[in-house]
Amino acid sequence: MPSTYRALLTCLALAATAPAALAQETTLRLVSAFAENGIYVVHMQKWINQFNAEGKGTLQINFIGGPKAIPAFEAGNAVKTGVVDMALATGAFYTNVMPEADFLKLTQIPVAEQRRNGAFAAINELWMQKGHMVYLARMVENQPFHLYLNKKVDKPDLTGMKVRITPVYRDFFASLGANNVTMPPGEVYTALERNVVDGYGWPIGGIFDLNWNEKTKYRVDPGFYDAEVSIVMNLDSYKKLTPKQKTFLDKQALALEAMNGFWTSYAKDETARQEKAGIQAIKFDAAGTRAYVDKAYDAGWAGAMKANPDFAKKLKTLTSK
Ligand code: 173
Repeated sequence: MPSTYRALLTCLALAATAPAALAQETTLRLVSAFAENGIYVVHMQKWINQFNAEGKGTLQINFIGGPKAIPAFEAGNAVKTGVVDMALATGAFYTNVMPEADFLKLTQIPVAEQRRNGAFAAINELWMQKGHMVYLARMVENQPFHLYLNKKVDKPDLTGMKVRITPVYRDFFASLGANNVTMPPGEVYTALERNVVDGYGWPIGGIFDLNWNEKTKYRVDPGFYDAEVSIVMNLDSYKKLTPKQKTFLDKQALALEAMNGFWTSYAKDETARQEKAGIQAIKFDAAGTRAYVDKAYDAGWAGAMKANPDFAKKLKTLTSK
């Protein structure tokens, strides 16, 4: 038998008996709960480009789009049910899947440390059980939330004010006397324009992405909590991967978190940009500042303890400073 012919037969035999062992490329469909032109998607795109370059023949990500494809508050459910394989989302947007998702804003230690001390594993255990999803990587760190206002205050009292919220801010702003109005980011500009709300919660970075700077007069300092924006993945989609694909994905998840240093400088840049845009910082005295932040955490943890005391206690112990 000519050797080339024999080689071809061997090849065919291999292909018939062990198709999974041959080069297998899977494409994962990903949606974002945040706008496509915003910083989170811009940052994630850098990662996806790298992912797809290194993952040729193994694993690819197909970015489907932002909240126009799947509404912000539906992204978590889409991952849970397998409508998409992955999402870039924040826990506050999928409390309809599991209320614990919003607890992650309260963590005070880096995600790298959460991976070392068991917090990350505890999160994954619960996310798999209740959300049918894998918590793959925390993409944003060091982005405290702030209260932005169009009415001046000299103390932390929001009585009589309507404030746009998501679950992130609900308990805290309610404790300050606000009338909370829940809405996804995509509706905030119009709400500000029409004076439907007197202010809103958002992290230190990103208000220029949706032009909210045009409708914002004040930012209350200091910030509180830490914005949690992460990649989550449908559990079945994860289980279907080959060992090689899983190894690649896990490596890429760590590579994404290794890019998180970006957020510290971004927070500084955005603070300066707000000042230049004429947004005034409202600051309290030292005691007022401490009381404000303490109240934020007290209200946040109280809400968490009500929703799931066991997980809240565990998370608080493992991730508080
Ligand atoms: O929409 C929000 O204000 C919100 O909950 C959030 C969470 C994480 C990052 C940015 C915004």
